[in-house]
Amino acid sequence: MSVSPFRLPDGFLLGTATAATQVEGGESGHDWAAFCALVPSPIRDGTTCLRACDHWNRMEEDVALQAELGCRIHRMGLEWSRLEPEEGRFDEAAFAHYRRELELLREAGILPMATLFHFSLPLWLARKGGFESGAAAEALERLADACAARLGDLVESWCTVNEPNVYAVKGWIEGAWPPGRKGDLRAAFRVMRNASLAHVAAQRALRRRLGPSARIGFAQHVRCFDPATRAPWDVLAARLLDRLFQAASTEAMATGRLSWPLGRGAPQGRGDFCDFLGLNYYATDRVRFSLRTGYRTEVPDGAPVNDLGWIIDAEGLARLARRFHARYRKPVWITENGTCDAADAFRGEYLAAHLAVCARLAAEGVPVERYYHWTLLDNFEWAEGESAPFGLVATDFATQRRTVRPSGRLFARIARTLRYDGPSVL
Ligand code: IFM
Repeated sequence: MSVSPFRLPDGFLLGTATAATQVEGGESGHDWAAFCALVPSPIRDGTTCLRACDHWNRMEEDVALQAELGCRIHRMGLEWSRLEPEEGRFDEAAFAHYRRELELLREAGILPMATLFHFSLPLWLARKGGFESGAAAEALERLADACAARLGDLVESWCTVNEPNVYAVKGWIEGAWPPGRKGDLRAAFRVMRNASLAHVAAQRALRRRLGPSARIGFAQHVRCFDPATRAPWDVLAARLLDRLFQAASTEAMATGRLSWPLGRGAPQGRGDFCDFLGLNYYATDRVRFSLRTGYRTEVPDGAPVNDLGWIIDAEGLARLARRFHARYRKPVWITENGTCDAADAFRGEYLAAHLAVCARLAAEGVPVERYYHWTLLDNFEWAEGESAPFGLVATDFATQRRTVRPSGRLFARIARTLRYDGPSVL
């Protein structure tokens, strides 16, 4: 990867994205804390989200870091179990804490986006079946209303649901995340459907309180599924995966319309349910089908990969942004993009390559307006625990010392100047 100089359009906004469970630490009232406590540990390095980055107690320091990185925007999570520790009882002290964090961001000139659901369920809701049942959609609608009422003057934009597709695959097909179920395809699609419809319900609740000027959307994990060969079975498998993984749930969230495999009709009504298309983009998959093993994804010889083996392909972002914009005609916000790179050997180039794509798309007329880098700090990366660093800032989890990486300094230069002057500055 060698990235040529580029300039982002005036008004383009850069910042970082985080999720409450991955950074805050200290909260035991959700299903992820319970999952981390299982014996033997289901987390690769045996760590738990109870530690994470202690951001709950260090938000001043972390907002100062964001300012140092030149962030103009920041996407943060609101931990549902802190806000609603028991069904229907909201904790005003937790809201006050988030108000303080939002004020700090505003004082630093950073526009905050708040995410309502980013993979962690309060235990009371997990016990009721979470997104496997309709209970979660109703509960998310109530949470959205409570957050709009208490935080609506400080939050600049809203993300209702993060990656319903990854959530369903990890929790019900791979069994790597709570509730740890393997191979339960029916339940996985039910969860994807319910979480997508929960977005619609939460969007309506936010809109009711905040009016037409509120900017509300979802963050969807999108990938390019490319066939490994031109054989019709590989082509078909790639198309099928695309539909199962991302096309159907994106359609449900954007329009309320269900399609195979999520169901039929529009149980919440049809409409226009997003003000921006939130795309979380990381990687491309090469798909191969065989009668013996079914489909599998593979990495072609020599393809660049990150520390987790994900194929690095900035062009994939261009293809997906064009495609989803052509379908939904909404501004595109890159709600997550980043890479796992412990040595910080290629994160800078990865960042530059993906931002170069944003610049090119904008020049083509695809309205890519924002870029939220995943992520600010090395954090608790779900089943990978503390072993998968995605941060512009390195975290020493034992001491909670933060150190800005060279890629973080590059990010800051681009965020401030909206220019990239070439690899010599890496
Ligand atoms: O850490 C996750 C995040 O919670 C959701 N999107 C992908 C990131 C990297 O795996």
